[in-house]
Parts: sequence; structure tokens; C-alpha cells
Amino acid sequence: MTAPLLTSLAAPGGDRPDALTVGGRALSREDLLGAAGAVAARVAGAPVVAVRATPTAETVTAVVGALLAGVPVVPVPPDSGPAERDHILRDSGAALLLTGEPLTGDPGADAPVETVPVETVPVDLTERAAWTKPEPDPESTALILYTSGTTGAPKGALISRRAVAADLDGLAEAWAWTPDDTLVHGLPLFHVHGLVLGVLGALRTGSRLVHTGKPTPAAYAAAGGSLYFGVPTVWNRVVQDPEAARALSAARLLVSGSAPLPAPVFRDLEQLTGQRPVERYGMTESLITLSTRANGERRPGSVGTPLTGIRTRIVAEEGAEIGELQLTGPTLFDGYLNRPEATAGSYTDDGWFRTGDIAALDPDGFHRIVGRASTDMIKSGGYRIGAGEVENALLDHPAVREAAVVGAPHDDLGQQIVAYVVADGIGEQALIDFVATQLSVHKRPRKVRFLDALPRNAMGKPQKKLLPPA
Ligand code: MCA
Ligand code: AMP
Repeated sequence: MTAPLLTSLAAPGGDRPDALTVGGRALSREDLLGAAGAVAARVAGAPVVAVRATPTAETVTAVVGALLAGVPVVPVPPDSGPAERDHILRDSGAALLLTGEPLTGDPGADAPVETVPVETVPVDLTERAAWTKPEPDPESTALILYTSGTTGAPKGALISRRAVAADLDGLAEAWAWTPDDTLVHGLPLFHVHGLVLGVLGALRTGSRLVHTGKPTPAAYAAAGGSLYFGVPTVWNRVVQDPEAARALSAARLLVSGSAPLPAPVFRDLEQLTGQRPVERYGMTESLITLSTRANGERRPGSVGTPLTGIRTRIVAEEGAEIGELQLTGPTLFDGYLNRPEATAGSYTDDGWFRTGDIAALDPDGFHRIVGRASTDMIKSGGYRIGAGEVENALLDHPAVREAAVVGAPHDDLGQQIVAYVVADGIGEQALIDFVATQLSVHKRPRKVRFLDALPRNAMGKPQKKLLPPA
């Protein structure tokens, strides 16, 4: 039986003034509960609440406050442009936006201006209120996480409290994660990795949390943690900085996920820190489902075995050894908000979730992720980006007539976004900047190639495989 999501947050004993440090601001658990209690009182009864997910203690307080009150949280990337932000607010129906940013009369030129009507609710870390109501139904929605598909605008994945709790318990078991740990990371607070594992995981296990603001090698080295989280790009940057890497030798566990960890980075980490990283695999829709173990073998290119409660199968074509990875278990999402067809399409007829990832199973039960079924899902720096969303943003520019977006191999980012466009009278940088003003900054192309026409088949469908090299 899984304990309710926030049970251990208020567990007695062991509190310390720096139980959480986020963006340089330290809070005890009592501070957090008090300030989050005030948030809970403000938002209680709302159907859903958005949170401007800056890497701050205010964001953590806002999320915990809404969860205390049982109000589903929609994290909004703080750098998202109006097209993406408006979509998230409109689609989720959030009428309240929690933010730690001071509400002055002059928002400044860079401050986002919502075109969707939303009431901004300030989060004040100095407020205190006791929240004494019991925990909401475990089957209710904890988070609505917007995530890209291959086409169209991002979809809101409905994640229940039960799914989050089950996943965090599975990870605590796999990684021997306890209150004695200090978790360090600097990942964004609007995705599963940084928010679910990186914040709610620390709160549920009772470990200390140091969020470094940005996940730089120097900040990781200075934080003195026992448990570190990073996407492969972060680990690649760590091994490029041998002094910072060596400073992590004292850590208990270095964990990589969100994208494949290149074997050379695995080996360099082992050489510089004296320990092999743990690699784990997950998706927004399923949370983390596979991992190597703190007390088990860790090998390059392998994401290990299922967490407790998860079952996997690989559906391969006749005679093939690799195929689509499919899952069942208590960590799966409850569907996409407002999108019954997309939800139905993500499950097989016999009820298994289709990850869209291609995997292989070793004889000892270890899983290897060998690719994705669709080239239209790009992973850059650990961010999931749908080619279609970037293509639509490009096509919104009046000078662009056709657009095709791909993920090209990149040493540091895994993949980089490259756009091929047919356009008149506009330069590369202007188009990159245009996308950055519409979507989140990490969704802008790194390169734009101008073509006279996109390669198409006889039916007129663009053929991305025939595009020239980036
Ligand atoms: C970026 N820059 C650009 C462009 N793109 N400038 C011009 N043109 C462009 N096209 C700018 C950036 O704004 C930045 O500026 C500078 O260039 C460096 O960018 P970059 O190389 O991207 O580095 P970065 O900004 O430091 O980002 C790398 C990163 C980041 C920190 C690793 O990608 C990141 O935080 N990734 C984590 C994603 C994540 O959490 N995914 C989890 C999804 P400036 O320096 O001025 O800012 S959840 C998930 O996947 C599942 C469940 C799972 O398994 O975990
Ligand atoms: P997201 O929904 O943003 O969490 O992205 C999920 C996708 O990230 C998965 O479908 C995989 O393609 C990829 N992914 C996550 N972890 C790993 C990993 N350890 N190895 C390979 N791919 C991964």
C-alpha cells in the first residue's frame, strides 16, 4: 500500500534550517510547510492552478501548497513565449497563476504578459499558515505536465498523486535514497526530472535538497551532495571539466536520465569520479520505469530493470530482436487532458502503454533503449521537442512558405534542432529569434537551412530522409 504523496513532508524530527536550498534561498521543512499552507489556503477549491516554474524556492512552495490543497498544478516554463504559454493556460483552464515574482506596477519590458485571462497570485515565503486538512484522494490529479507530441501543440499529461508516490517509492528503493542523502541538481522545475524526482522525491524521502539554479559543473562540484541528478548534456559538461568531476568522487550516486547517456561520457565519469553512473529511463506519461540499481551492476548503454510494480514487454516484428517498449504499472498517467483520441492511441488494445521508444532486452533482463520509433520526436539537452510544434511556429512567420524540422546528432546536446525552410527575404537569426519569441527558448532551431523546395514524394508528402545534411 503506497502512503499518501505528502505524508513524510510533515514527518517529525530531523528538520534543519537548510532542508531545501533553491536558487540560494534556504528553507527548513517547517518554513516550507508554513508558506505552502498559506498558498493552499489561497488556492483551495480552484479546479487547477498554473505555476510560473522559475528555479526558485517560491516555485517549490507554490507546488507544495497546491498539492496540499489538492489542486492540480500546471507548471509553466518561465521562458515560454506567448504561443506556448497561452496554449498551456487555455488548454488547462487555469484561472490562477502562482508566481514568486514581485508584482510591481511596472512589469518591465521582458516580463511575460498573459493574453489569456488569468489571476496572478503572489507566493510569499515569509507567510505562515497551518494546513490541517487530510490528504486528497490518491487517484486525483497532482500535476498536468505539458509535453510535446510529434505534431501539433503540447498535450497535458494528467499525473495522479498515486503515480507520483509509487514512482518515488520505486526510485527510493532502487537508489537506496534516504533522509541521510543530500540531493543536488539544477534541472528545470517544469518537467518530471527536475520537479517530480528532483523536488517531490527529496520531500518524500526526507533527503536534503540543493538546487543549483543552473546545472553547471562548478555548481555541482561546490554543492557537496551525496546524490546527483543530471541529463546527459550535464554529465558531458562535467567530464569536460575534470576538476569539477573529481569533486564528485565523494558522492554516493550519480544518476543520468532523460536521454541516452553516451558510452564515452559513462566511461569518463567512471575514470574521473571512480564510480559508474546509474542510468534510468522514463517518460512524462509513465514517470521513471527502468533503472540500474545502487547495489547492482551498471553498464554503459543500459537502463537496467523495471522498478517495483512496473512490467515491460518489447513488441518486435517477426524475427527482430528490437521493438517498441510497452509498459504497465502504477506510475502511468491518466491520459491527456481534453484529448481522448490521443490518449486511446497511446495504449494498445490489451492495455499496455506504447512508449514509442525502441528497446532491446538482454538475457539478464537489462533493457537497452536503442532509438525512437518517430524521427519527429527530438531530444535536445534532455528536452523533448516535437518537430511539428517548431514547424508550426516557423510557418506562422509570414516569410516562411514551407518548413521541416529534424534533430541532427550533436556531441553535447544529443540532438540539435535544425530547420529546413523555404522562405523569402528573411535570415537565419531572425527566424531563430522568431521561434524563441513564440515557444520556449530551448525549442528554437540552432541552425536554419534555406532550400528552394522541400523534398517530397509522389503524394506530395515531405521526405525528411532526403533532406541534405545539416
Ligand atoms: C540556446 N541558446 C541559443 C540557441 N539555443 N542561442 C542562439 N541560438 C540558439 N538556437 C543559448 C541559450 O539560451 C544559452 O544562453 C546558451 O545558448 C547556451 O545554451 P545551451 O547550450 O542550450 O545550454 P544551456 O542553456 O546551459 O542548456 C543545457 C541544459 C539544458 C542546462 C542541459 O538543456 C537543460 O536544463 N536541460 C534539462 C532538460 C530536462 O530537464 N529534461 C527532463 C525532461 P544563456 O547562457 O544566455 O542562457 S523529463 C524527462 O525527460 C523524463 C521523464 C526523464 O526521463 O527524465
Ligand atoms: P519526456 O517525456 O520529456 O520525459 O521524454 C521521454 C523520452 O526521453 C523517452 O520517450 C525517451 O525517448 C527519452 N529518455 C528518457 N530517459 C532515457 C534514457 N535513459 N535513455 C534513452 N532515452 C531516454
